[in-house]
Amino acid sequence: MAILPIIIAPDRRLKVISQPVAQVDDEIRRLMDDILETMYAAPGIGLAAIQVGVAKQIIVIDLANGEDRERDPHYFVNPKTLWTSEETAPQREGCLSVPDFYDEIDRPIKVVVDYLDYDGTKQERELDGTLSTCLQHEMDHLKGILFIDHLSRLKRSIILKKLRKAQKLKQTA
Ligand code: GNR
Ligand code: NI
Repeated sequence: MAILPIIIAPDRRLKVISQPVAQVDDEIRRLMDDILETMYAAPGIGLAAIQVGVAKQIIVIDLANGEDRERDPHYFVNPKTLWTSEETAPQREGCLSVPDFYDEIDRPIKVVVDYLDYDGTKQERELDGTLSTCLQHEMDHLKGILFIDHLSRLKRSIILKKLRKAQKLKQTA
């Protein structure tokens, strides 16, 4: 297994639309293992393939990461939203591709999704709580959308300016 570099915004690669996976085979499972390992190391509770530069509809989530409990990985391949609750609620979000910034984002509380799991078996689930928030955040990545795209233009431009400055400082360090 390998830990892959995570792409930091602003970067055009994060805007690329991810394509469906044709078949969940061993190569895709190896990629999912690497994405999961990268997420654990970061550390984060979710990661989309596009954040490591692979434009495939693959998401891994483990809400137990950073908590003092056993690993509980979830894999979502080709996820589709079948239903969202009308009720929304603000939740504090962060993103490994937008380091050191956090803000409240309004999203539907519950979602029903279908997807393929690690074995390539079709699943359908209703999600709520942090898993719902996190999956919606990850499914945005598959469409080239970052959580800061849900903020005001002003907030977003301030964050992107700071990220550009941080990247410049890193280059000259
Ligand atoms: O690690 C992460 N934490 C998080 C917290 C609230 C809402 C979403 C997330 S996902 C984020 C990792 C990440 O960037 N996934 O794309
Ligand atoms: Ni993210």
